[in-house]
Amino acid sequence: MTRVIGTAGHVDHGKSTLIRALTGIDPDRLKEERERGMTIDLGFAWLTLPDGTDVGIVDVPGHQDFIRNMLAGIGGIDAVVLVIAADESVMPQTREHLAILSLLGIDRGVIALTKRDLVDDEWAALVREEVRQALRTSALADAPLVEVSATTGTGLDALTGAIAQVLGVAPPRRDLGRPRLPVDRAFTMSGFGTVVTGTLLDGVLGMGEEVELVPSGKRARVRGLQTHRRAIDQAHPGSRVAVNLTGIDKSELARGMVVVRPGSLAETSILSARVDVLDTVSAPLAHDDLVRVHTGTAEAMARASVLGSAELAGGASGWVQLRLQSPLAVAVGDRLVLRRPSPSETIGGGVVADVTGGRARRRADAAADLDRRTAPSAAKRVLATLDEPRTQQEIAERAALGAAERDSALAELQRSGEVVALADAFLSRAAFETLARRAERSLAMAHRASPLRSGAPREEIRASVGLPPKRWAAFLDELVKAGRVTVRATALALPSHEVRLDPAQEARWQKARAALQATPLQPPTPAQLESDYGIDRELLAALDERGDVMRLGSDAAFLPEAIRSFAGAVISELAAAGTITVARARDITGSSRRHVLPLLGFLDDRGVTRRSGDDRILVLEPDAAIQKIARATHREDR
Ligand SMILES: Nc1nc2c(ncn2[C@@H]2O[C@H](COP(=O)(O)OP(=O)(O)O)[C@@H](O)[C@H]2O)c(=O)[nH]1
Ligand SMILES: [Mg+2]
Repeated sequence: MTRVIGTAGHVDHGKSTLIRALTGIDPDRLKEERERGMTIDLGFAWLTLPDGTDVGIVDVPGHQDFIRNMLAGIGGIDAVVLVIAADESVMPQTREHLAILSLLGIDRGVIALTKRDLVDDEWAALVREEVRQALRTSALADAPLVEVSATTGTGLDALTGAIAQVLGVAPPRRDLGRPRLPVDRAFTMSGFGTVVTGTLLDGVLGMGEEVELVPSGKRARVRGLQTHRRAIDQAHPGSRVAVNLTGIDKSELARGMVVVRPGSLAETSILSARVDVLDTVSAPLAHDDLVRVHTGTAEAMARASVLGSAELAGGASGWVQLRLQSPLAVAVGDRLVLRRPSPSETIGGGVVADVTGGRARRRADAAADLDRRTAPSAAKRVLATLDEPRTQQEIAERAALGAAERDSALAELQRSGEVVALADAFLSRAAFETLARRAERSLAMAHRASPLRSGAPREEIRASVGLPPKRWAAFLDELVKAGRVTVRATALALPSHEVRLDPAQEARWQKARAALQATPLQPPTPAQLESDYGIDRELLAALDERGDVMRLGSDAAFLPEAIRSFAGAVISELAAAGTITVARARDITGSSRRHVLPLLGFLDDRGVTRRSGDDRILVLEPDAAIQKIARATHREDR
C-alpha cells in the first residue's frame, strides 16, 4: 500500500525540520531554500510505516508569498500533517491552510504541535486549547494532536503512530482505469532525460505506455517509472511517481500539465463549479471578478460568472462559471481553489461540476442545471446526464462516477424504465419521449402533406429526430415494438394512417375503374389514365397502395381481378398442355401482346411460372399456383 501525506502550516513552524527528522531526507532541495532557511517550493520525502505502508510526503511552503506552490502540492494527498509551533500557536497561514484543506476536501490528518522543547507545560496546555478552538468547526476538529520536538526527538514515534492510524482508515484511492498524473515537477536528469513527478490519480500507469500532455496535446512514452527512487513496472493511483519520458523535451513540460492516456482527458477553457466562499473574504465574489483558479497542480487566471445571483458574499455558496484565460486539464468532481490576485487572499473553492464549456442562455438556468447534475445519488446523477443520448464513457465523465457505480446506476434505471438504451448510448425516458413525439409529429405532418402516400421516407423522419444511424435504428425498433410507428416497405407511417382519396379523386377513380373493367386485359395505360381520367402517378400509386389497382412495372396497371382471371386461364392451359407461348396466352385471354408481357412477367416473378426457351412452364401445382396469385393480388397479403 502506498499513501501520500502533505504538510501544512505557518512559515517557520518547523514543517521541513519535522519531515527531515522523520525521514532523514531534507525536503528543502533548492540552494536558495537552504541559504534562506525557508521553503519556497514543494519538497518531497518518504518513509515506511511499521505496518509496511509506503508513505510519500509533500512538504509545502508556509509563507503566504508561496501559497500557489502550496496549492500545487497539497491536492493529491490522503492526509495532512498540520504543523503548529508550540511557541507561536495559531498564525494567519495556519488558518488559511486550514481553510484551503477544507475547500480541497482533505478531511483527514494529524496535528503536530512542534518546538515543544521551547515551551513549558502550562504554555503547551494553553496552546493546545487555542488549537482545538481554531479547529473546532473544521474537519480536523477531532484529529489526533501530538506534541513533538524535532530538535530533541520527543514525540516523533507517537507522530508516526498517529499518521499510521489516520492512514489506516483512509479510503482506498479510486481507480477509474484512466490514469492522470498532474505534474508538480519537470526536470532533466543526466543519463535519463526528461522526468516529471506527481501524485498519480484515477488509474494505473505502466512502463512503455504512450501518454499525452494536457494542455498541449504533445505525445511521449513512459521509459521509466519510479516511486521513492525505486524502479517499478506499474504505478498505482495514490502513489508518488517519477516518470521518465521519451520523445519530449523538458522545455515542453511544466507544472500544471497532466500526463494522461492519449485522448482520455480534454483541456477546457470554461468550467462550472459549486463554490463555497470563505467567511473571511475582504469582499464578495462578484460577477466578472478576476480570480486565480488552482486545481490539481495547475493554475490559471479566469473571469468569474456568478450564476443564479449577483454575487457571493463571505460564507455563501453558489454556482460559478469560470472563463479561463489559459486552458486547464480538469475532470468533473475535481476540487479547485479560487484566490484573488490583489489583495492576495483565498476567496473560496469547491467542486468542478462541468467542463464541457457550454454557455447557458440564462444564468439561473445554468445554476438549476448544475444543481440537477450534481444531485446526490449516483442514479440521479446518471439520469441528469441523459437529457440526450450519451455513451457509458460520457456518462461516467459527466456524472463523475467510476465504472462500477455508473453501471449499477444504469442497470437500476433501466430496470425501473427511467432510462432507455439506444445502441451504444443511453437516454432518459423523458428525453426518449420527446424524441418519440417529435417523430410522431413529423409523421403526422408528412401524412397531412401527402395523404396519398403510404408513408414518409425514413430519412426524412430520422433527420427530424436527429439521431445517428445506429441509434436511430434502435430508436425506431422501440417505436415499432410499442406499436407507435409502422414500417411500410421503405416508408414509415403512423399506424392510424390510411391513404385517403378526396371526393373529387374518388369520383375520377370510379370513372377510370369503369374503363378498366370494360377491357380488363387491355386496360388503358398509366399515361392514358392520367390524360383521360385525371389519375396521375401519385393517385395511381395511392390506388395501388389501397389495393384497387396493381401496377406491373411502370407501364401497366390492372385491376386485381383482371390479373386473377388472366392467371386462371394461363394456369389451366398449362395444366392441360404443359407449356404456353406469349401468342397463345394472348389468344386465350383476349389480351394483346403489349399487355400479356407484363402479366406473364408477374407470374414469373411470383414463382408461379418459369421461362423455358420461348415458352413458359408451370412451376407449382395448379391449385397452389391459383392460391398464390389470389394472395398476391389481395392488398392485405402483399
Ligand atoms: N527548538 C526547535 N526548533 C525547531 C524545531 N523544529 C524546527 N525548528 C526551527 O525552526 C525554524 C523553522 O523551521 P522550518 O522547518 O524551516 O519551518 P517551516 O517553514 O515550517 O518548514 C528552523 O530554524 C528550525 O531549526 C523544534 O522542534 N525545536
Ligand atoms: Mg519549510
